[in-house]
Amino acid sequence: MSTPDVSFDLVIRNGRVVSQGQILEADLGVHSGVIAAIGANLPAGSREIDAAGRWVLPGGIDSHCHVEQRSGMGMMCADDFYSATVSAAFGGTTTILPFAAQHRGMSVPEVLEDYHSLARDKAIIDYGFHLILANPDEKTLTDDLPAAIRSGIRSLKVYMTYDLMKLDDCQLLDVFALAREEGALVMVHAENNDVIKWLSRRLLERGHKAPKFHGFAHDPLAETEAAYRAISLGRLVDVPILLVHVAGGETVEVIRQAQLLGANVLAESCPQYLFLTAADLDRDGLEGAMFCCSPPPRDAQSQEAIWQGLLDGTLATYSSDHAPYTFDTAGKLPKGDQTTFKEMANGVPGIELRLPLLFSEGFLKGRMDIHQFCDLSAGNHARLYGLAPSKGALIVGADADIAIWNPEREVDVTASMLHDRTGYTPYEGKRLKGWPEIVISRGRVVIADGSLHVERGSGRFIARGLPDVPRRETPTAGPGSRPHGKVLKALVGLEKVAQ
Ligand code: DUC
Ligand code: ZN
Ligand code: ZN
Repeated sequence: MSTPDVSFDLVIRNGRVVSQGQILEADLGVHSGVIAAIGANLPAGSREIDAAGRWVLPGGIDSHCHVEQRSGMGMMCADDFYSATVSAAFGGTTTILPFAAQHRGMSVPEVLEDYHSLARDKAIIDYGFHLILANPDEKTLTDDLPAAIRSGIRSLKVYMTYDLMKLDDCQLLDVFALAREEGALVMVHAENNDVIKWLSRRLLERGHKAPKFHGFAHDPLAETEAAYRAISLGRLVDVPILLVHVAGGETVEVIRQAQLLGANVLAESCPQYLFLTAADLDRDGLEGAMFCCSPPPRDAQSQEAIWQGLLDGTLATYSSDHAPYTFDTAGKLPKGDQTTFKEMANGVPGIELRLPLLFSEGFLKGRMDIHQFCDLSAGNHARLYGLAPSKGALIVGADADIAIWNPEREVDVTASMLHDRTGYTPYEGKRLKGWPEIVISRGRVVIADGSLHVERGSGRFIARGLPDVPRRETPTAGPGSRPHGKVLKALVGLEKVAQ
C-alpha cells in the first residue's frame, strides 16, 4: 500500500479493491484523473464514494467491437461512437478498441482520418483503433502501414473470409512480416472462405435458406482449418498473431497444441460462444437471425471448451465482438422476410452485457476467481494491445478507470434497459447477478445512479505502445522445432535476428 502525499479529487472508500493479484480492503484516492494512492484511511477527497460491500475493479477494456463501421457485406452498424461508448460504459467498460476499416480502394491515411473524425466528438470513454486491412498493396505496406503503426495503431485485423475482405496466404505473410518488423499485433479472422462458399451454394441449391443454415455453412472445420493455417503462417515468419472470436472446441484444442509446440499464438473468445448455441439460430421464422454471427455459436461441448480455454490461459482475452445491426431491412434482414442466411448481417450486440455476463456466470458462479475476471476483462487486453501500464489495472500512476460492482444486485436482462441501438439483445430474459453501478473514466464519474454524467466527446484517443506479448520459445529439437536455416531466415526477413 502506498502513502498519500497529494490531495484527492475523489476517494473511493471501504471497497474490496483488486490490485496486482491481491484483494485489499482499502480506500483508493484519485488525483488529476490518475490513481494516486491505495491504502487505509486516506484523507478526505473533494468527492467521496462509499463502496462498502462492493468490488472495486479495473474498468473493462473491450478490445474487439465494431462501431460506425460498414461490414464486409456492406451493412452499416447501428451504433455510432456516442451510443457504443455510452453502452460500453453502462456495462463497466472504460476503454474500447474498435476498428478503422479499410475497404478495397481506400488508402490507410484516409481511413484513419475518417475514423478519428467520427469518434472525436462523440466518444465518452477512451478509445484506440485497430486497422482492418483489406488492401495490403505496395504503398500500404511500404509507407502507410508503418506510419499508421507508429502513430499508435499497434494492431491490425485481417480476414481469411468474406469475398471483399479476405487476404490470400501471400498477402497474410506480407502483413505478418511487416507487423514483426514494425511491432504490431495481427488479429486474424480465421474461417476458410471456400469451404463456406461451397457449403452455402449447396445449401441454397437445395432450398435451405433459414438462419439455422448459417451454422451449417460455417462448419466448425472451416474455422479449425483456417486457424491452423494462420498459426502455421505466423510460425513461418516468427510473429505472434491473435485469433479473434474463437468459437469451436476443436479450434481451442488446435491452439492449445500449437502453444505447446512453441507457437506464439494468442486467442480471444466472446460471450456469444459461452452463452449461445446453434439452437438459437433455429428459433421460429427469421428470429434466428438475431443470433447470427461469424463464426456462429456452436454446441454445449464447444461452450465448455471455451470456458476451459479462458480458464487455463489458452484464450487470453474475452471481448464482445459487438457488431450491432437492427432487426429490419436497414440491418440484419436486407431483403425483409425473403432474406436468406447468406444475406443476413453477421454480428450480435454485446458491448454492454459482456462483463455482467462474465461476472455473474463466471465469477459469482465460481468458475473463475476475481483475478481471472480482471485479466480476462481488462488486464490481458491492456498488455497485449499496448495500453499498459496506464490502463487495465488498479495501480498507483495508472488512469483512474474503475468499475464499482454490486455483487448482490440481480438484473433481468431486457433490450429496453440497454443503451445500444440494435433494439434487441440475444440475452433477453436472462437473470444476472452483479452489476457495475458506478463507472469511472480517468477519474470522471461516467455512470452513477443509473445515469450518464459526462459529455459527448469527452473520451480520448489513445495512441498505443508496443504490444507486450509473452514469447514462447521454439524448441530446438523434436516436435515444434523449426529448421530456421540462414536462407529461410533471410527470405522471411529474420536475418536481423539471425546475426
Ligand atoms: N463477424 C465478423 O467477422 N465481424 C463482425 C461480426 C461477425 O459476426
Ligand atoms: Zn471477425
Ligand atoms: Zn468482429
